[in-house]
Amino acid sequence: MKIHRIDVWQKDLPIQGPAYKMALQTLTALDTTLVRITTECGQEGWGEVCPLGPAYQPQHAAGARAAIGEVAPHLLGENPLHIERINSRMHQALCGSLYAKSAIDMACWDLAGKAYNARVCDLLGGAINTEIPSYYAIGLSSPEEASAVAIKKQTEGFQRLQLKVGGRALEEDIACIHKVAEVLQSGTALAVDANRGLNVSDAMQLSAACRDIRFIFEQPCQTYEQGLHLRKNCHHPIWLDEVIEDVNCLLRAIRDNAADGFGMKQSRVGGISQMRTVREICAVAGLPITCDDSWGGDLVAAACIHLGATVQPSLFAGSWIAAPYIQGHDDPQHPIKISNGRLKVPETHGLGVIPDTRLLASPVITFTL
Ligand code: 0XW
Ligand code: MG
Repeated sequence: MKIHRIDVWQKDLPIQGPAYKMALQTLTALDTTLVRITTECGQEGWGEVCPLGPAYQPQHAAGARAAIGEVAPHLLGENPLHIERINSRMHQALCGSLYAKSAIDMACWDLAGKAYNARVCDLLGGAINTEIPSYYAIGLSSPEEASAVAIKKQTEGFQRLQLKVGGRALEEDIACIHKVAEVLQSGTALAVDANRGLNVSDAMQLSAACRDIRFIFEQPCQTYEQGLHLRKNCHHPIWLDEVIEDVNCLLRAIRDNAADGFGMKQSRVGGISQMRTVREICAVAGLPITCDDSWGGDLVAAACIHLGATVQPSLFAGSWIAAPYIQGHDDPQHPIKISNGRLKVPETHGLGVIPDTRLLASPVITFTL
């Protein structure tokens, strides 16, 4: 089997409803990239990468397409089932840009599943359950708005809520946490996510002011070192997210006892292959994770579900997906939807999602043998 063609699409993802507000970013639209690998026999694998805007992390949509354009010519003629070799070829051709490479990696896993008549989760060791928990992120808002959303989303079946803080007066963050805590049902977990928007002093004060409220404190500060300092002065478990930029960062954080869990975005570390390694390391270390991504449509959502389905439930905090903010589906026949706060593991081979190209514009670039 050989890669005969690689097509790359750009697609706008306007946010349905109010802007998505985090400590350091407010988003109204995203720019995603879909990739299709086609073999000489016509078998297809799909991948996607969607940075959370150009200022969130060292990633951006045009950069993803440029990086994919850099590596694609080196992959023509390669066997897409040899995923380790594909990744090796990508790293030989381009240093870094793991987020961009994740789309190619995803497409290879999708294609492998179809070639081996298996779902991606089956290739990763098998789904432990037929559905997994999702969670809902409550954007920066007033205490009243946040608690209203918390009530609504718990009614919809979510058993984990993530409350965004940071980038505003500390008093507002503290008031929001208290207000949301008042409406948390028994069994609903709370994550307070600052997306690096707090300095150490404010993070310490927030934790102290909310010491009687049970939550995990996700990525409070900008840097890894600030997190280490906070850790000595915090009343809450600390989970790291944005600073875990690759598997080496994860190993360092575990060695340093820097975190009690990790909010993971599969594209950031390089895709399904690398996220499988994250899963294994955290399982050995007994550290819980989420299996998320920055943003994206059905393909990214499916990848997060397939990964999450293979994480031991005791160490799995859920998969966030962007579907609630996106109008329509890439694959209307197999849409990825949250139901009762949970996500069904796709049942068909590969990712279980095949984008309808009639819903896409023309590819922005195509590489062929
Ligand atoms: C909630 N998420 C997984 C979605 C947005 O990309 C932000 C992210 C997070 O937890 O930081
Ligand atoms: Mg986070």
